[in-house]
Amino acid sequence: MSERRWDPLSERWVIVSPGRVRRPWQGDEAPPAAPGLPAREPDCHLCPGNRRAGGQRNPDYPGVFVFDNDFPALAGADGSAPALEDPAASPLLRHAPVTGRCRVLCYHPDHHQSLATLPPARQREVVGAWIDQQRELGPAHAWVQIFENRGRMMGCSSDHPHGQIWASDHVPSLPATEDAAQARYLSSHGRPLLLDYAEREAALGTRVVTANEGWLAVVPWWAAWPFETLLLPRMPLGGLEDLDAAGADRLAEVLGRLLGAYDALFGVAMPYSMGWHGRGRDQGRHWQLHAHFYPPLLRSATVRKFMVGYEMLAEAQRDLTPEQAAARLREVLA
Ligand code: H2U
Ligand code: ZN
Repeated sequence: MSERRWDPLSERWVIVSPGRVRRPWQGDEAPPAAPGLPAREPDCHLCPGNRRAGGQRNPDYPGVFVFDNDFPALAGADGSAPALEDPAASPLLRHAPVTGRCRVLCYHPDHHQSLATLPPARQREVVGAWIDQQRELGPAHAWVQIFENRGRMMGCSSDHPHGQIWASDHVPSLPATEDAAQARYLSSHGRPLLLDYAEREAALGTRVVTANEGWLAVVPWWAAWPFETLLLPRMPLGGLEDLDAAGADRLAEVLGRLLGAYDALFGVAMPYSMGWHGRGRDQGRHWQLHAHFYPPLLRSATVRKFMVGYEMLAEAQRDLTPEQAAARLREVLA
């Protein structure tokens, strides 16, 4: 039986049609990455000591390394921006100025590692860098978007382990919807939406992939992508900037297990887009920090879910149930 499930965070419906997956699962496995690859690739713009596309040379960095994006989508207000005037002022031809900063965060010097394959202490360093970046950029920007595109399937331009940070003077559209939804939930229920949700999922267990005392990774009730997950704190926590060292340790631990399960699922480096949604500078205590993971793979290393046709024109639809997806990820946990 098909049903529609409500996503209370993004305020949209998702169709779940489990009857469409009758065939048994036969996962094929891609070979693991060849061992003994050099740590540095001469052509990589992100490897230590190499020259970037913008001309600058990277330092010989030993751990995480952050630099300003050489091709930023958002740039500082330097007075050179043309004044926004509507020659024929019309509500149908709106625009708005936009300023911000874009940075690149290299996770590690070794070109052939990834956040998933790094040892726990190095994964913890990346969590620390996310916290530092949020603390540094948060006060001067309305929104800080920390994210990663992993793998060519997700349009990632470099195999070097890295993520990005875009800090803007506006709250972008998707977090703005989540902001309004969380604010409404707090005012009618007296508690943050995602804190209630984390408690409910922890009690039910069917959609939980992995958890510890501080964090919970679940395939959300309303997941649109086959193996989509939500990483949630189990206590009130607005943003990465509010994490103490122990909280960051616990986050790194759950993150490492989740990413390990993703890579084990199809025996390949799981492509995904992931990112943090933490309370924006001007937002209130209705916000709960969370990370979304959106991997596109459905059945194997090569068979992906396309969000096309009905999804582009009507609403999201999935065949595998979120409960089945969570069970599959639990099976391959280390
Ligand atoms: P992906 O995370 O989607 O691969 O994007 C990499 C970013 O790195 C991209 O925004 C930046 C690109 O502008 N970049 C540099 O700033 N300098 C370089 O030399 C290479 C890539
Ligand atoms: Zn590299």
